[in-house]
Amino acid sequence: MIAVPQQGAEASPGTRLASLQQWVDEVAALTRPDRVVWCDGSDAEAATLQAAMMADGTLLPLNQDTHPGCVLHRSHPDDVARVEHLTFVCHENSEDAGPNNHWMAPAEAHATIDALFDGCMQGRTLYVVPYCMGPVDSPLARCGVEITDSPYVVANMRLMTRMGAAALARIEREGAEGKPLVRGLHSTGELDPGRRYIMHFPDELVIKSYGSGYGGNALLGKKCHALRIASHQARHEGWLAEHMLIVGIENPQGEVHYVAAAFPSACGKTNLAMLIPPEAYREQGWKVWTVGDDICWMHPGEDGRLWAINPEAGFFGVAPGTSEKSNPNALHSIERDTIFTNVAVTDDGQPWWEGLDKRIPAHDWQGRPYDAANGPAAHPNSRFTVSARQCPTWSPRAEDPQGVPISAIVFGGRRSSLVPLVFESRDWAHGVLVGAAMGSETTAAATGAVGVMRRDPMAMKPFCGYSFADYFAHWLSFDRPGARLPKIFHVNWFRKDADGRFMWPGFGDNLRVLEWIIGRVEGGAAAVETPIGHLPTHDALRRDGLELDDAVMQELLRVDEAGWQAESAEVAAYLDELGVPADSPLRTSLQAAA
Ligand code: GTP
Ligand code: SPV
Ligand code: MN
Repeated sequence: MIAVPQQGAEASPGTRLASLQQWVDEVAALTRPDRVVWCDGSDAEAATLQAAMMADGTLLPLNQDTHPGCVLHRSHPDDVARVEHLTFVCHENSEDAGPNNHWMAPAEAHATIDALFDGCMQGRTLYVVPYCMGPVDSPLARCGVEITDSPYVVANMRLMTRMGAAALARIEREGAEGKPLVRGLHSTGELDPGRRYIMHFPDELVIKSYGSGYGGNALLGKKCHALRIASHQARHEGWLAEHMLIVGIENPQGEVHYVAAAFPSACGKTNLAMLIPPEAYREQGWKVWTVGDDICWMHPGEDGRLWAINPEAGFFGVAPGTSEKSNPNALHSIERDTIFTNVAVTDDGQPWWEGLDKRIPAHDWQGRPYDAANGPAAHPNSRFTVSARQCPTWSPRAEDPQGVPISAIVFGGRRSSLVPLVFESRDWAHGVLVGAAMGSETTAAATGAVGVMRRDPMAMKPFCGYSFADYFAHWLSFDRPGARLPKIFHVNWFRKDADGRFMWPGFGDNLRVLEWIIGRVEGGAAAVETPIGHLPTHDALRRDGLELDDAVMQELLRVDEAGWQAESAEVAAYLDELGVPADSPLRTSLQAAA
């Protein structure tokens, strides 16, 4: 850690890249911190930061016998999730942001948020956090620098990205070649929801975030850079930046197929990425390899296939519902060296959340003595931050600079009715339509009502850095001569019966569906053609070791034609709303389905 005094000409520069140094100096002049610290990502630096955060109460200790190296952070109760209504994408023209984004003219947006930054770091330390999204030696990786006044953000960025000296070295090398850098400025401000903005300037590769210290609002490498800014870069450079997990499925012959899946926030990406095969599958030698749990960057390779990297280096996972039964790999990953945010604690200082086990916690996420009358003990969007290297199923290919080839793309959401367990699209354009038409019931990952069905194309509604109409056109453009594109599927783990219970067991048993998907990719898995695409025949999904009535299976694979006609009409209206042109192949695909 190199602390640079603000005053005095003898201050040693933090970087030899003049443009970066100049930006840091300008930000320091605006925000007026007491100190500027360039982060090197070392263990010593992390230990120093952690000690300071323990001393001032930003971090609280957890039981070091059961959870060595683990700490707890309690965020401000008004700062617990992404704030979509305060998130802006500031292109020069509002049409480029599209009806899917909140828009402000760049000049007005800069003026608005810079007024908040003015002097906001007085009495605080300004941290300069150089990071690389993706393996540092990967041509598919991209770099950024986040300036923040939150040591908690620094600690999270260290786990979530390749942060520090190696990233800065690449930034300096690329800077000398004139390659662009994503610059993010963040301050927790006063944590006043009335003075909070998350602003993106895609044409400048700039992010400015003020007034929140939580998750995607503050860890700017994640949603702000790797999705909103990167999707804009990807459009112009011919690749895709997506809200997808990447998982490798190894069959008993030792062949691995990589699957990328887009589910909206808190709809099962982390769980699918780490799934444990059902016993019958394990005995036969099936294995699952985790490459990524939230974000996927896919580039067309010379062989025509899509090659994917996970730009992240850690998991910022949903705690509630994580258990030995649902996701043992996640649970084992977070036994040590993990930051827990807004979980409850037991009387002996262990982290706790709903769904973990039957214990009664001592204190809730706000530190109050636990009282069921106050609602859930852990905040529904409470999270763990952990290095991906701690995941027992972490794929050796996750560090491959070339990425992994994608065999299948899967879309899915929380749909308590109508949408079957799985179906396959007819071709690429129909697959893009299936992604564009995705709907899901909202979750606690963003502020606002929970359980309300909304359209969330490709799980990118909150994350696409430009207009959805242009985004769909970009997706469609990948279907060109020489391309060997993945097949596209749709899944729904969340169908409910008349009593409101999930009909499909989910979690590890989702491998049964993935096996069928891979079978379709290889050829051989049985399917029936329906108006919405191909569905498994009644016994195409393996059910050994699974207690599931025939009638339930039948219902999970039923295509309710009247229901789908109504759905199609809604989708057509939604495409109108987004400004999708009348001659788009999406329209043709929709008509073919209806
Ligand atoms: P983000 O990190 O917000 O992007 O979420 P995510 O998509 O990674 O979701 P995650 O895997 O953390 O799951 C969110 C919630 O859904 C948890 O409470 C899980 O227990 C639950 N869940 C995940 N998979 C399944 C499933 O197959 N069936 C059911 N019923 N619930 C699931
Ligand atoms: C999501 O909401 O999709 C997340 C959590 O992965 S956050 O990083 O807060 O965006
Ligand atoms: Mn996510």
